[in-house]
Amino acid sequence: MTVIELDRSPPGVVRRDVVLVVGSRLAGTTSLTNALRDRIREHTFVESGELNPGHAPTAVVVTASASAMLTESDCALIDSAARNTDLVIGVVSKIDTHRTWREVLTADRTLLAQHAPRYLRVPWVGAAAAPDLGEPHVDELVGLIRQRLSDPGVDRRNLLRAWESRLQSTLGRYRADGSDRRARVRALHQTRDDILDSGRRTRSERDIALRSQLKQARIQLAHAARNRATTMRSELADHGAQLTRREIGTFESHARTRVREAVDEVEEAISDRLVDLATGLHLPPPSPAASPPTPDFPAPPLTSRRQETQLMTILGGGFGLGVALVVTRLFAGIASGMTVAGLVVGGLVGLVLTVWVVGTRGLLRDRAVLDRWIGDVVNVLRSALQERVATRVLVAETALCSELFHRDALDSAEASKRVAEIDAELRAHAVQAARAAKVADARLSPLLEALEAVRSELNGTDGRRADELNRYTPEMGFLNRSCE
Ligand SMILES: Nc1nc2c(ncn2[C@@H]2O[C@H](COP(=O)(O)OP(=O)(O)OP(=O)(O)O)[C@@H](O)[C@H]2O)c(=O)[nH]1
Ligand SMILES: [Mg+2]
Repeated sequence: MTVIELDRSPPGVVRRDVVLVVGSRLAGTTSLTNALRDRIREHTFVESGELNPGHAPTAVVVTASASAMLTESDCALIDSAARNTDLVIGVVSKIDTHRTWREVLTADRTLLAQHAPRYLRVPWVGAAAAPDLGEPHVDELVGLIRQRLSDPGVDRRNLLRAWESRLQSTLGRYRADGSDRRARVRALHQTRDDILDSGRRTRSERDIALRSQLKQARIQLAHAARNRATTMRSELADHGAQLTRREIGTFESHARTRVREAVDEVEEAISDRLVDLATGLHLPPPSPAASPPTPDFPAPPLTSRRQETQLMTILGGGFGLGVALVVTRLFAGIASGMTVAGLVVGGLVGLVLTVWVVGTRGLLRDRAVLDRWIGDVVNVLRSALQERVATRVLVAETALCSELFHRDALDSAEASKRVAEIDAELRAHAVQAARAAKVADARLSPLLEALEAVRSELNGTDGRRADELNRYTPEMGFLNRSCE
């Protein structure tokens, strides 16, 4: 049941009685290993490639070239090599060629100690395992390694260091578990806010777009309707000004046909514009409207002119009589025998002129009546077209707004469904977090106590002896998993 057994290595850690020599590229690791193998035959020296990943050496010798200071990656390399080993010795190599090696050594010592407090007590020496000239200079290092390895407390400290690493990684795993959940909860809250925000934004954007498009359509169509009425006015007026007496009677039906055609043209323009508008907003086009009624207007008042005709006949007759008298006198003045002929010719001329004056005056009057009538017709047409535009746009607005409302309702339902799913997951996370906190309370506190005890003994401070850890017998099976 007890998993923290300090007389044994943590699960998965195999202690090897070897000294591991590590260093960054071209630091002189291989040369140093060879020199140490020559000088210290009672111990085995290996490089990292010669040691299985799960194996823990008795000591770690760190080779750092005197040409440059340690880097972060060098520190990470040392962490990995000394994960389960307390005894670490630092060596600044190639001191034969780099005069500033002492400064580099001091800097390396400081850098490593800043990287982790456990390296504060790492001893550092200079060495030249393969100098360009002369014999290897490794005496001080050899003496240091022998001295440290002969310390009877080395094994115990290595064991404690391995346990410290194991406890730290287990605690780290628990914290990572919690941070994963917190990150997930944060992401869920963010997604929830995004869904609600985007729903609101989309709804108001769609609403604004529809209203502004309808406004534009209303203005453009009303303008087109007014223009159509104006062109109709000039077309009919031109035609009416050139009417002959025979054409007067057919002009009304011609005008009614043209008005009907204008109404149909505007109706088609309205339908096309509304279809374009709906398609542009990805909405179904409004259903086709019933054919618009033909504007109603009375016939032109061409017949009620009895008194005027009578007056014109009298005036025309007077004018004709005057002309007849002048012609008769003219003939009488030319020759006395032509008085009778003068009477006949004067009478005929006066009659013809009377008929022409009366007829022409009637035609001009009819044209004037028609011109006024055209003005009335066009006014009626203009109001009918404007009313039609207003009605159709209003009907379309009602239909499109209702479709938009329907879509908004569907989108809101979909968003609510997603938000409900997220809320459910958030509730589940809250429950899990509470449960995990309980478990963590139960498991973390013995782990933290164990870690504290291990560190106290490693640091040589007063405190609970790590041996006492054997008293803790929680279900610490999870410690095994952290070694993977
Ligand atoms: N001057 C001098 N050169 C050295 C010393 N130690 C090693 N060198 C030179 O440094 C170079 C690298 O030496 P290695 O021992 O192979 O270094 P290493 O760290 O094992 O190199 P890699 O395994 O290739 O990363 C070689 O050219 C050595 O001759 C030393 O103490 N003094
Ligand atoms: Mg090498």
